[in-house]
Amino acid sequence: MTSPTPDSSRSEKLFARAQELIPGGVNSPVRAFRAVGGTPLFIKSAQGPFITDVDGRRYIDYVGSWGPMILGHADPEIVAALQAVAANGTSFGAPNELEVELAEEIVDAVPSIEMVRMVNSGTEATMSAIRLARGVTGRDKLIKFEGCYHGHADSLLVKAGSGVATLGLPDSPGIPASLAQHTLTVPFNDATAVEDLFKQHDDIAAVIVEPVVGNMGCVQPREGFLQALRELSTQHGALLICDEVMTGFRVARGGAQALYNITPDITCLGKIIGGGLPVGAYGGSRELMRNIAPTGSIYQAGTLSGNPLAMTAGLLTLRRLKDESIYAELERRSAQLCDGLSNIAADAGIKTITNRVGSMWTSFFNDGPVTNWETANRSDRELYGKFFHAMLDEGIYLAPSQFEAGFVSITHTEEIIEQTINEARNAFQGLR
Ligand code: KE4
Repeated sequence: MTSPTPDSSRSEKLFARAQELIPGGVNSPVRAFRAVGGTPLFIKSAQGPFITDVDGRRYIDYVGSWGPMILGHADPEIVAALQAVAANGTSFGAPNELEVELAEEIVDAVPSIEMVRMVNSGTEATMSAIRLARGVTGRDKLIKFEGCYHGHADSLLVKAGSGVATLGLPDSPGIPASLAQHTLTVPFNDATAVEDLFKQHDDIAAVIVEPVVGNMGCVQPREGFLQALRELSTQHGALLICDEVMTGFRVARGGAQALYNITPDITCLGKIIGGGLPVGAYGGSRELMRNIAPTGSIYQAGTLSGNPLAMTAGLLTLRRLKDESIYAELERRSAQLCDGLSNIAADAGIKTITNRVGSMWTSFFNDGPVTNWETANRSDRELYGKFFHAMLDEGIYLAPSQFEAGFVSITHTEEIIEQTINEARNAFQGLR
């Protein structure tokens, strides 16, 4: 750690303090800039498409808190509603009307969900979904895909993406081999490998998948891949879990399952359904969800689950997203951005591959198609790091990792997108 000097930035000074108090100076590893180098920016405020750091520098933000901020930061309606609701109490530890209303919004938007349980993070959602699948099937094994990240529950930190891939970590210590052995991993987009696992194992409880991967960077499912997972799971008595923590209400109001016409047994949600406050959720048929305590014996609980603040931010966000024209506009602007970035990279003689679904995308510094972890991992991490900092110098804040998705919000106007492309032109030219 370099000690701050009098002319260090406030971020550098804060980072020095933070590293004495918090592991790596951050409360989530991917924020630490380990993959791209340099000092993470400490953010003081955010508004619409912008974030402002503690040194007063403003950036056009394409991280959007890793997905939740589809309406942009500090949406005035949501902020006002939060102020009003907070005045009535921040947490009751008892049922409240807002929980019912948010559940109604989710059930209305996602037909495969007849009943839903709120939790406080995506990790809790996927952890609970796995327990449910194991509980109802009486089986232990789980299939996940290399490079997919489903939060940090023990069974899921096996060949995971996102921060694990970013840091190049082996599977995390602290997970008993007796548990990890039940997690089987295969390449994303390889249905044959899944079929082979089902032939080898008769105790597979579930297949869990990011239907559009965000956590190795953005990777789309091949034609028929998700349908194959659905068929294989049904054929072998396993449950299909779609982890839509990132894609839910992002790629479509009904999530990736609507886009690709797939019906999972369990859907996990997070991010957007909390509008920037801590919320996760998992849901499925009434028959399945009734196995969850207190109606069933599969236990899951949470002190702050369904708290009025998080419910308010999520509810207002989902109500706004009922205006489907939002998705059409996000599609237009995201296409404008990604086409622009691809073209200027080519003009600068830099090979990039852009994968995009709706308003989530990744520009891979890579010369081949990126369809799974093995191909994503061929990307030039070092060049990405240089691009990240060149864009930061131009006032554009991208994900500090090649293996993450970027996000466009409804506040990223066409002018903001054009400005981004122009500034990216300078960044790419600087990489030549
Ligand atoms: P959280 O526990 O971080 O709320 O959600 C875990 C999770 C589950 N499933 C998917 C598909 C996810 O993308 C995530 C979390 N996403 C990362 C970004 N790639 C969160 C950022 C971070 O770890 O700080």
